[in-house]
Amino acid sequence: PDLFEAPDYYNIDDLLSEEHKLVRDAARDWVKRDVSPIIEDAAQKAEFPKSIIGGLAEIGAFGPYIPEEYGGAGLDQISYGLIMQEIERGDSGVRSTASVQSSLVMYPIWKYGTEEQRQKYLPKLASGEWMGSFGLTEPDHGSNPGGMTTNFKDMGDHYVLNGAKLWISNSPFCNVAVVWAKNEEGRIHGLIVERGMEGFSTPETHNKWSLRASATGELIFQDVKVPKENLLPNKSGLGAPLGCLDSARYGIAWGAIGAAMDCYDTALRYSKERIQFGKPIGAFQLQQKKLAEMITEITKAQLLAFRLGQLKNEDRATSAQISMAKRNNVDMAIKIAREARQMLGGMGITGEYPIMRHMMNLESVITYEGTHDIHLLITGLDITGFNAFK
Ligand code: TGC
Ligand code: FAD
Repeated sequence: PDLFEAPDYYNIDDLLSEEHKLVRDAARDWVKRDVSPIIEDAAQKAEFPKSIIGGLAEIGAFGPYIPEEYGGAGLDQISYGLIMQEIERGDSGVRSTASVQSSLVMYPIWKYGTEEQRQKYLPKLASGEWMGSFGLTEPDHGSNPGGMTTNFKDMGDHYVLNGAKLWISNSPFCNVAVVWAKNEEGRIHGLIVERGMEGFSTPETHNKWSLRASATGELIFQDVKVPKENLLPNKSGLGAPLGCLDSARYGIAWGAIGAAMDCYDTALRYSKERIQFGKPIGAFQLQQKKLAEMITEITKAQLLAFRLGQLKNEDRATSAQISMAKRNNVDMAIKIAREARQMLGGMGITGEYPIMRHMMNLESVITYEGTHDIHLLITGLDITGFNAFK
C-alpha cells in the first residue's frame, strides 16, 4: 500500500505552483523509496544513515533557497517548506540534518560570509561532500545563548578559540562547524572551524531516546588556532545566529506537519482495519473525535505554514510570526503523535509503525530551536511590549 497519502482537506494543493508540486513529489518519492525502508532500523541502532546524504543533496534539501551559482537549488521558501515537510514525514532526525546543513551552516556563510568563503564552502555543502554543524548552545547557556562563554582572542595573524558547545546536531561527523563565540570585547561573531584543526574535538552524545537516527554531540575547542579568513565578517551580535534560527524554525514549522501527517495517516488506516467489539475502531465516536481533531489541526497548521511561506517569499515574515508557527505546529504534531499512538493500542509502541518514533523525535523538536516556552515568551513580548524573559 502507498504509505504516503497526504491529507489535503482544504485543497491547499490548488495554491501551489507546478514547480512546488514537482519539488514536493520528488522529495516524497525519495523518502518513500530511500528513507522509510531503513529509518526504523537506523533509529533502533541509534545511527545516522550516511547512505542517504547523496539523496538529500539530489532532492535539493541542502540549500533549497541558496542560489544555484553556489550549488543551491535556487527555489522559493514554499518549496523549501515542502521539502522539509516530506523529509520529516520520514523522520525528524533526517530533517534535522537537512535543517542544520541548509539554514544553520549554508545560510550564515551565504549571508554573512565573504565571496571567497561562499565559493569555498557552499558548493561542497550543497552536494553533501562536506557536512556542517552549528554551535550556539553551551552546557550552561541553552535558552539564553547571549550568556555564552566560548571566546576567541586576536593573536595578530590568527585567532585562538576556547570553549565548548553541547547538543550539536551532526557534530560527530561534521567536516565544518559554524561556531558562535565572543571576542575580547564580548561581541558575538561566527567562525568557521574545520575538522582537523588542532585542539578541536567532537565527542558524540549517547543514550538519547529521541532523534536516534540523528547524530548529536559536543564541539570542544582547546586553544584552536583559527585562520583570520574563517571569521564571518558581515554580521555580528546575537542577531547573527538568531537570523539563522529564523530560517531553520520556518522549515521546522513545515516539517512538523509531515510528522503529523504520517501519524494521522497511519492511525486513520488502522482505524478502518482494526476490529473490536465487532466493528472497525474507526466507527466508535471516541476514535472519530481523535481523527477529526487531528485533521482539523493539520489543516490549520498547513494554512499557517503556507501563509508564512508567502510572507517569507516577500521578505515580510517577522521573527515573532515564525516563532508562532514553529510553536503551534510542533505542539500540534506532538499531540497528534500521542493520540495516534494510543489509537494503535499495543501495536502503537512497536517499530512496526512509525508513530512512537515520531512521538519521541518530536520531544527534541519541541525543545530545540527555541523551546515551546521560549516561543510563547517571544509572542508575549511582541504583543505586549513587556519582556518576560528576564
Ligand atoms: P534579545 O536582546 O531579544 O536580542 C538580541 C539581538 O538579537 C536580535 N534578535 C533577532 N534577530 C534576528 N532574528 C531573531 N529571531 C531575533 N531575535 C532577536 C535582537 O533584535 C537583538 O539585536 P540587537 O541588534 O539589538 O543586539 O536577546 P535575549 O538575550 O533577550 O534572548 C532572547 C532570545 C530570543 C535569544 C531567546 O529567547 C531565544 O530565542 N532563545 C532560544 C535559543 C535557541 O533557539 N537556540 C537554538 C540553538 S540551535 C538549535 O537548536 C538547532 S537544532 C537543529 C536541528 O537539529 O534541526
Ligand atoms: P534550558 O534553557 O536550560 O531550559 C530548561 C527549561 O527552562 C525549558 O523548559 C525552558 O523552556 C525553560 N526556560 C528557560 N528560560 C526560561 C524563561 N526565561 N522563562 C520561562 N521558562 C524558561 N543547539 C545548537 O546550537 N545546535 C544544534 O545543532 C542543536 N541541536 C540539538 C539537537 C537535539 C537533539 C537537542 C535536544 C538540542 C539541540 N540543540 C542544538 C540545543 C537546543 O537548542 C537547546 O536544548 C534548547 O535551546 C534549550 O536549551 P537547554 O536544553 O539548555 O534548556
